[in-house]
Amino acid sequence: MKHLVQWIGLLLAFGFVSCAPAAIDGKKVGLSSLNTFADGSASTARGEAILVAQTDGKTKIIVSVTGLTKNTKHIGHVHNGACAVQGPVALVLLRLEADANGNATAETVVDTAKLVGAQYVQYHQRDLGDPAGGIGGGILCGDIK
Ligand SMILES: [Cu+2]
Repeated sequence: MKHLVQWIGLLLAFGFVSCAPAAIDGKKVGLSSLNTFADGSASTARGEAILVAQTDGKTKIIVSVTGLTKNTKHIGHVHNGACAVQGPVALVLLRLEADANGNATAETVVDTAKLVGAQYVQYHQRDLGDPAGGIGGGILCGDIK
């Protein structure tokens, strides 16, 4: 009986370790409009974030978005929590810079170990250092699940 318990423990431990990176690699996070743009109009932003495991304990987060206000910049984060129940910043993502058609992409490499628990990807109304002050509320959001 004691050996059976040890075996089950070993299997659980091995299973947990071997599944952790695979759970993140290749994950696709749908990004949907959230709240309003900085000018007060309804956000029309939407897109996708794809998580790709790297070889060195890092994960690349590849974000592609359409429907932004043309020629605007937006800082993004991975936050703890969910789009519906928002929490603090866990990771900073590189800014989205919308082109003249409102399209943008950004790739950020982060520590995979920081992608844990309930989290979501969010981009904000403005970029850091915007003259208007503050990054504003979220315009785009997607739960990582
Ligand atoms: Cu944020």
